[in-house]
Amino acid sequence: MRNIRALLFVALLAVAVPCTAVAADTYFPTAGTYGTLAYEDKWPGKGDYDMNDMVVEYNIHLVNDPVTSMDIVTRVEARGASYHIGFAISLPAGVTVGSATLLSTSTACASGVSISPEPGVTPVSFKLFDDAFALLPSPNGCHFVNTDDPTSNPLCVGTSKEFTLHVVFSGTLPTSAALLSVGPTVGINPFIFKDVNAGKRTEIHLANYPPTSAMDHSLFGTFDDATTTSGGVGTGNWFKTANGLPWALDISSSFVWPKETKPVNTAYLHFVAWATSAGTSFADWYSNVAGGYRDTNVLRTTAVTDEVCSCLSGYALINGVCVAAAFSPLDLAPMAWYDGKDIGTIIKDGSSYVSQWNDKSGYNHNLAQTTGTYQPLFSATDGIFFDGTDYMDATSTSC
Ligand SMILES: [Ca+2]
Ligand SMILES: [Ca+2]
Repeated sequence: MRNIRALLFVALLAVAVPCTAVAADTYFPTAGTYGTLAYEDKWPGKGDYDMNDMVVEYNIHLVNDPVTSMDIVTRVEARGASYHIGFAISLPAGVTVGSATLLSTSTACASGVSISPEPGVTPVSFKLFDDAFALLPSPNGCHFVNTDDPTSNPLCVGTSKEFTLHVVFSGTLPTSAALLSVGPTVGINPFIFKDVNAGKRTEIHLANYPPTSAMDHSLFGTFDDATTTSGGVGTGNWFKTANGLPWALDISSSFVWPKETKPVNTAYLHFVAWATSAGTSFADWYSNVAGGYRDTNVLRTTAVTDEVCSCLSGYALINGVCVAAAFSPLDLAPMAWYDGKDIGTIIKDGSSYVSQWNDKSGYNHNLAQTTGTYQPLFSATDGIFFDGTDYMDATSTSC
């Protein structure tokens, strides 16, 4: 009964004394929702500028802050390209990777495969796949997948393909703010690439996002590209036309992309005003909040059927990732958690009398007893044993 009293005391104390909150996980856009990346593959020319040559939905889950690990779930929704395009994600300079796993619908999700950063590429970069053409092959002789509306072109549809990049960080951990930064030093940097030749390739990034060291720089400043590479990472005017139009979009919600060959600026009537104002005008250009925002005649308005990872027995799908389905008390977000079998949380003397029992919730509601006659006894088989007189409280060491 005494130990129960101690637990109640802790709960009351937690209300009366503000504690430093445990670093929460961060999701982008939010837990369970997806943003959208859309690319035009004709860089350095604008091509047809239909911005559907690859469309990828994504959700980012950053664990703890500083971040100990992350999961980036990506769904390749559409391939409106005849190029054989790959997709990769680079991380900010200075981030150290301990290990990484790639889970996908084609590799049994739950088991995943170990993945290494691209050799010799800086900053750290992970290639999720080489060829969208092989990933979303042409159905029924179609050139493209999921770019025209299925009502008008019912044969050229397919389910999306899902990949999850799981990265465990080591060394000095990155902050969530650094990983999600959009500038001037950018965080997570997703890009497509093509024309791989002798270790170099053409990368196409979001506007103002720098390429990796594998980028072939020879095409910068040609055709419609007005990239200025002087000034280094964070200061370059990367992957934009002279008036600020990008070759890639990052939208923090779902996105209705243009039909095949239909320029994004004819589908979204405020797109040019948004892009040429560096995002200050019509920040909601992709929405449908009012008349005059979009021309639905040139938009693919039907949602794609998503192919999601199905987990093997013994695994559970949590935030898009198949993980071993072991229960942890932390799943319940407790205010306190005392584990009588975790010797790492128990301070005892040479006779196994316990002077301190630490809280594993992260709130540091640690219990203590300095008076020897009231100290409970630890044993490896019973955990912590209270004899009816013993008790612990939180007066000395709680937060
Ligand atoms: Ca195109
Ligand atoms: Ca296209």
